[in-house]
Amino acid sequence: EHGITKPKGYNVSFHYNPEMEKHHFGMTHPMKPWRLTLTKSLVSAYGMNFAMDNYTARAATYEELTAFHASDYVDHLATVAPQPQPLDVENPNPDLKYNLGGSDCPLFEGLYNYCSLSGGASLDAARKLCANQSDIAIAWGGGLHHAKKAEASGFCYINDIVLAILQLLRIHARVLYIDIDVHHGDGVEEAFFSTDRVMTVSFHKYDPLNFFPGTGALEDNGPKSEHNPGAHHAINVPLNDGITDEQYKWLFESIITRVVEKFRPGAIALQCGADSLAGDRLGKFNLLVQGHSSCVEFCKKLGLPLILFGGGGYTPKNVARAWAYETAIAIGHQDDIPSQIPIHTPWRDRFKIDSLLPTIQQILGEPRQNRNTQKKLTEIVQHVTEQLRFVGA
Ligand code: V1S
Ligand code: CA
Ligand code: ZN
Repeated sequence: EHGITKPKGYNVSFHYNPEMEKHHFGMTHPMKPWRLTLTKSLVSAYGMNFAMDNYTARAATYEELTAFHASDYVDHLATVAPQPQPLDVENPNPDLKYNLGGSDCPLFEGLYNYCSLSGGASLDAARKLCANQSDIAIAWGGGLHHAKKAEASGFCYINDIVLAILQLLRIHARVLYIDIDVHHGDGVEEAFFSTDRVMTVSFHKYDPLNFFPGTGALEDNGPKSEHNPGAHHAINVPLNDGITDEQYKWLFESIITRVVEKFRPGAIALQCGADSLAGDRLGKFNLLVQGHSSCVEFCKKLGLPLILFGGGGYTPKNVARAWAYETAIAIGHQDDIPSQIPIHTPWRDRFKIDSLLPTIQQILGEPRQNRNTQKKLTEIVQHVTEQLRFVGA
C-alpha cells in the first residue's frame, strides 16, 4: 500500500515519548509541546515508522541529569511548585537564582517530568549511536540549547544536547555540534568552551540589543584565556532577517565543509530548531522546509554517525512539516513520499495548506525583506576560514 521500507545498509532510530505533549507552558507561551504529536502523526501517516526503529523514550535519571547540571539546580527543579512562593525577605525565592518562574521559563505542572523525558530521548539517541546500533538517531523532543549548568534560560531547563554529546565523547575523540535554530546555541557553546574535543557552530539571527539571547557575534570563537584548548572551537554565524534558502544552503555547506576538513569529527550532533523557517512566530527568516532540510541532507551525506535534535519552532504546522521531511531524509525516502499530506493524518485540518512543502507565497504571501548581502556572507566564510587555521593537527 505504501512504498516505505527499511533502508538497506544503515539504521535509523526514532526516540519519542507521547507523554511530552501533555505538558503546557501556559496559554500565551510560544512553546507548544503538542507540536511533537503533530510531527509524530505526520511521520506515521506517511508510514515512515516502517523504515526505522521506534523507541518510547524513557525519562533521564537524576544521575544522568547531574552529569552536566549542578545537583542543587536539579534538586530544585524536582521540587518546584507551580504557584509563586510567598515573598520572604529573609529567604529570597530560589526560583530567581535559577531563572525559574518568569515568563520565559515558567513553572508548570509536571515540569521535572517534561525535562527528564526530553533528556531521556536525547540520551537514548546518543547511546544507540555509541552502541553502533544506529547510524542516524532522531530525538525531536530534545534540542533545548539555552539551558546552563545551574540555570534555566529561553524555554530550556535541561540541556539534553550537552548530556547527549557527553555520551558521544565516551566513544569519539571529537564531536561536531551544529545548530540551525534561529537563536544562538549559547548553552552548548558555553558547556564546551574549554575543550578542543567539541566544536560548536551556530547559525542565528544576531541583533544583540533586540534579539534573544544577544550573544553569538562572528568574533566570539571561545575564550582566548591562557592555554585554553577550547579557544577557536566556537564558530558563530550571525545573520539578519529574511535570509533565503539559496544563501543559507551556500553558507552552511561552505562552512561545514571547511569545519569537517579541519576538525575531523567522529560524530555530528545537529540541532534542527524549526524557528528558522519562514512564517515562524518568533523567527523572521525566509527559509522553506527545502532549505532547512538541505542542512540535514548535507550532514547525512558526510557519512558520520548523526544525531538529530529538535529545538525551537513556534508555528506547529510548519515545525511538523520540517521534522517529518527531515525524518524522510534520514531514512532516504524524501524523493518518494507524496507531496500531499496524507488524507488519514490525524489533525490534518491543522496544516491548512495540504502540501508538505509549501511555497513562500503560500506561507507568507510576500517574502520578508532580505537584509543579508552576499558581501556580508562572503566575509563570514572568510572569517571562519581564518579561525580554522588554529584548529586541527
Ligand atoms: N523572541 C522571543 C521571546 N518571546 C518570549 C515569550 C513570549 C510570550 C510568552 F508568554 C513568554 C515568552 N520570550 C522570548 C525570548 C526567549 C526566546 C527563547 C527561544 C528558545 C529556542 O527556540 O532557542 C530554543 C527552544 N525571551 C526574551 O526575548 C527575553 C525577554 C528578554 C523579552 C520577552 N519577555 C517575555 C521575557 C524577557
Ligand atoms: Ca542557532
Ligand atoms: Zn530558537
